[in-house]
This record gives sequence, structure tokens and C-alpha cells, in this order.
Amino acid sequence: MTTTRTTTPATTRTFPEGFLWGGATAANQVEGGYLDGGKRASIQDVMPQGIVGPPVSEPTDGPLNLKHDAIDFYHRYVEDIALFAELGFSVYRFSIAWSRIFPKGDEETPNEEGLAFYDRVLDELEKHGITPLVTISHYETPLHLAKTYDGWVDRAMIGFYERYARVLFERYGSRVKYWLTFNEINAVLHAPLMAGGIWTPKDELSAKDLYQAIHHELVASASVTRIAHEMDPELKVGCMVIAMPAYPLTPDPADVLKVQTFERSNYAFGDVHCRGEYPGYFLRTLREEGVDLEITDADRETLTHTVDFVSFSYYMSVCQSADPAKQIKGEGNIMGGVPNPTLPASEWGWQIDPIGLRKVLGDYWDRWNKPLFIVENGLGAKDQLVDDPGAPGGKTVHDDYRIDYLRDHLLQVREAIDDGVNLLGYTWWGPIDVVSASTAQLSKRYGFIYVDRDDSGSGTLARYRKKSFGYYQGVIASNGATL
Ligand code: BGP
Repeated sequence: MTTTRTTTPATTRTFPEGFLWGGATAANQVEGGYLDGGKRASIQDVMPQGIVGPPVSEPTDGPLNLKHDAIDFYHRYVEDIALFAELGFSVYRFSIAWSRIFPKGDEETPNEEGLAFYDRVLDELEKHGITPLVTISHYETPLHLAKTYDGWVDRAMIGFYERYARVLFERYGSRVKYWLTFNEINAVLHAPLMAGGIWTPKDELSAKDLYQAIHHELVASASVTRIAHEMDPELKVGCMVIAMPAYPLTPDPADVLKVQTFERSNYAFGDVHCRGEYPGYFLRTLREEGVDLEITDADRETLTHTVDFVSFSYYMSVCQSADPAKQIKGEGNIMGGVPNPTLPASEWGWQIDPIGLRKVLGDYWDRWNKPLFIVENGLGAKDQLVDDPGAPGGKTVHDDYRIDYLRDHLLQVREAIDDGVNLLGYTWWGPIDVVSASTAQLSKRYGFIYVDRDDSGSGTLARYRKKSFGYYQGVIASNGATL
């Protein structure tokens, strides 16, 4: 008797063929050169303390801003991309600094010198056979747009963003297939300046203005998705959200419902991007907050242009409790939550939960049925650079904790793939040390590559391979078999 196999056999220990392996950075966290080549300031240049402290009014005010020079990728991209190639990257996610291309944001004509810089970056990637994945806007709204228009509160932003994106597609569309519209678009709920370029301080911002800004970003995202597809049907445009699974602190149904409410506040962004309209639960939130959103018929039509894939960052899970007194915020954990008594945490209180990543992959795939892309995952830690005569450059970091984190998360990713999730790739956050988004410091390091610069701005900027460098290199070379 012959038997017919009805299930897909479990995969071997490798990842699917063509799986994209790499790393992710953002312009404001690596480039430096914040006024070079015709660039003007972005909001990051007035955020010397990240989201931990208030912004200053001019870039030169206040404490040292490490992002002005960052890790000098603007001048060292050739060397850095060569290191990514040595790691074996098949994909590199980076953002284009809007204020390099449109220094003020509302000009008619782009800045050629800014465009030429990314031509050169793409040349290097092509030289090494690395696929680019470009974030159009990663927490770096031109400062002029923030101050003059209050960022995304103003509908005019949609037009500025469309013009910017169109220039990018025209210039790079033949070389860049994968695009992300906004980094962590759901972060605007919690960090309106960083994610929405909104200059009004958070505690003075009305719910109406906040949700109107969210609406404008969602329309802009759908609009440039349409523009990309019209210009070249081969372009793949994705949304990008913070994934943060939540667990009930207790089996109390009220805690379980709190989980649903929390997760829906994030799902709403993916729902609009994937389903082309606002979900009912989101409209209810608006009603309850007394927000009468200005949505035109043209907006509704634009929103129907849905994304090709869903990308996300994943760092931690949280618990939720119906008791508001239990809520906390870890440093830089903008979404809050209740600590999970079963999980360890990073030095910044971000709870480490590899299984949560498997859960996210399953939930997102089941919910949206769109290809997924993990575009950020990583461990920020205080690394110790030590002498090692055998290492290139004579120094290294023994970051076994980072290796453990990476392995544990990738094992869960493989489980999710075996569950049938369609996953395009994985880009580790900060494959080279970058300036932290939340703390604006360099001592919160994610890299496989150490950068010699400290929080006071001192250092040679030399690059050193950490122990994790060799580990990730082996994982990529074996397509996941050596996990
Ligand atoms: C995400 C951002 C990144 C990045 C990362 C790590 O929220 O998209 O820009 O920085 O978090 O966060 P942090 O740098 O605060 O440790």
C-alpha cells in the first residue's frame, strides 16, 4: 500500500534557499556628517538625549549629540560594507536621510550631492552582491518640517513625502527592489517627535492632532506604495512595525482582555497596511477619545493600496495587567507593559524572549498572510573591548551573551518557518555599533563589529571584530545549519 504524504516534511537544519541574511542600520545612527554635502539638520540633531530627555531647540544647543558624527559611516561606508561582506551578508537594510535629499523637506528640487552619496553606497553593495533594503523614513524627519509644520500633524507632509519617495524610486528603483515606508510606524503613538516629527511636546499634544498625524502617515505610506507599483510593478514595498507580543500577567479575563487591547493598538497599523481600511476596534478608540478624524474619500481610496510584505522589529515581549498600578516603563521601552516574572532582561530592562519571536511570526502570518521580514532584532549590551593578539587589529569583545541571544532567537525563527511562515529574511539590528535611538549613547552596543567611540565622543573610530562576528559568519555561511 502506498501512502501519500499530506504534510510538508520538517526542514533540514538549514533555512530556506534564498533566505536573506544581514543587518540593519539607520542613517542618523551611523552616518554622521550631519551638515555635509548640503544636508541640513533632522530632528535627531536636536535630540542629544534620544527619547530619554527633551529635545533642544538648535542642533548646537545642549549636551554633546553623538549623532552629529555617529560612527562616521558617511566617510567609512566602503570599509564598513566590506566588513558586512566578510560577514556574508546577502542583504543590508539602511535608511536614506531625508534631509540629505531634501535638506529642508519642502523644497521642489532634490540635493544632488545627497543623492550621489547613496549611489556610492549602492555601488559598494553591488560590488559585494548584497541586496539593499531601504527604509525611506527612519526617525529622521527634516528639522524644518518638524518646526514649521509640526511634522505629520500637517496634511502637507503627505505631498513632501510623496515627492521625496518618488525621487528615490526614480533614482534608485532599478537597483533597489525592497523598500520600507516608515520605520516602526506604530511608535508615533508613544514617541510623537521621533516617529512623527511632531514638535509639539507630547504632553501638550491633543488626541486629535496625534491621530490626524497617524492618519497622514498611513495615507502617505499607502500612497508611495501605489507610486512604487505604478513606476515599477517589480518593486516590493513593506510596512514596518514594532512587534511586542503581550502575555496576561494572570489568567484573570480582565488581564487577557488588556492583552488584546494592547496588541490591537499595534495590529491597527498592520491591519490598515494589509487590509486597506481602518479596523472597527480602531474607529471605536477614536470615538471614545472624541476624535473626529479628517478622512477624505481620496484618502480612503489611497489606503486600499496595500503593502507587499510586512516587516517588523522584535526586541522583547511584555505582560499586561488590568491594574494600571503595575505598569512600568523600562529605559527606552516606549511601549511600557508589566515585567514578566519568568524572563531575564537586558541591562536596559528589555526582557529577552526568543519564543515571543516565534509567536509574533505565527500571529502575523496567520493574520495578514503576507510575506514577513524580520528587519530588527538584537541585544544592546555594555561590551568590554579586550586585547587579543590573535584577532585582527589586536582587540576583540568576548560577547558570548550576544551569541546566545542570536542563536536562541534564530532557533525560534526556524521553528516558525517549519510552521509554514513565509519569511523573506533576517537583519540583525546594528551589526556594527551604532548610536542608540532611545538613549543616544554609544555604550548600548549591538554590533558584531565594535566601534571605538565612547559616550563622551572620544575614540579612534577603529572597527574591531567581536567574537559574535565569527559566529554570525558561520551561521550565514551554513544558511543556518550551524546554529
Ligand atoms: C528600534 C529602532 C532602531 C534601534 C533599535 C534599538 O526601535 O528602530 O532605530 O535603535 O530600536 O533601540 P535602541 O537603540 O534604543 O537600543
